[in-house]
Amino acid sequence: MRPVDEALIVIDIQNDFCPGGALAVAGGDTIIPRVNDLMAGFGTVVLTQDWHPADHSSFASNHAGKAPFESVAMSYGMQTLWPDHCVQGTGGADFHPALLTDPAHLVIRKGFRAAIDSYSAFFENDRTTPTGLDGYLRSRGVAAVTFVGLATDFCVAYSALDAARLGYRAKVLLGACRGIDLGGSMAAMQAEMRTAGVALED
Ligand code: VGL
Ligand code: ZN
Repeated sequence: MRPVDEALIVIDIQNDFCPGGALAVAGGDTIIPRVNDLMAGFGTVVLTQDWHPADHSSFASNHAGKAPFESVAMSYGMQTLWPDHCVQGTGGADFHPALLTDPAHLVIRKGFRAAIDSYSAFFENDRTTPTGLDGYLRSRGVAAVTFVGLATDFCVAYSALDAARLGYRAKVLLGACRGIDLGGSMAAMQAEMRTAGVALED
């Protein structure tokens, strides 16, 4: 019951990632009832919120001649370009109205620096600039983290891989996630998580 050393990390359940949103993930809203139910079973509940300025470098609209889902080389490696999404202060960046937010102990925003994207809840896409989540969890004695949310093959996977790398017991509940699946990314990221020791459950 509510083990204090176990955290539920709810990734990016925002309007833009749900049907009707700018970067809609198929069935993204269908996971919400289960996610809401899970919250009561964890001593620490964290929500993440993708939170981009309008001039964000991950938006195809900010790269002349580029279309969404193409890639560009950034200083930190290849970056997939997205439709404009989760722009700070817009309705698309709000949490989906069905998601419970009152039980959350922390809301962590990411991707707010124009020059760098941040898929992971722990580090920006250079894999070194921290969001502060690791310090928060460590100082609360959290040893195990369970991930749910959107999207399985991007923000959920990057977060779970970083958690394993940081030494947490990491688990992803795939049935409480939905993915984008760009060029086989669902299978690739699930294989990568399994190799890294992330527990994949339904
Ligand atoms: C995400 C692409 C761009 C995600 C966020 O939440 O998985 N994907 N920004
Ligand atoms: Zn984003």
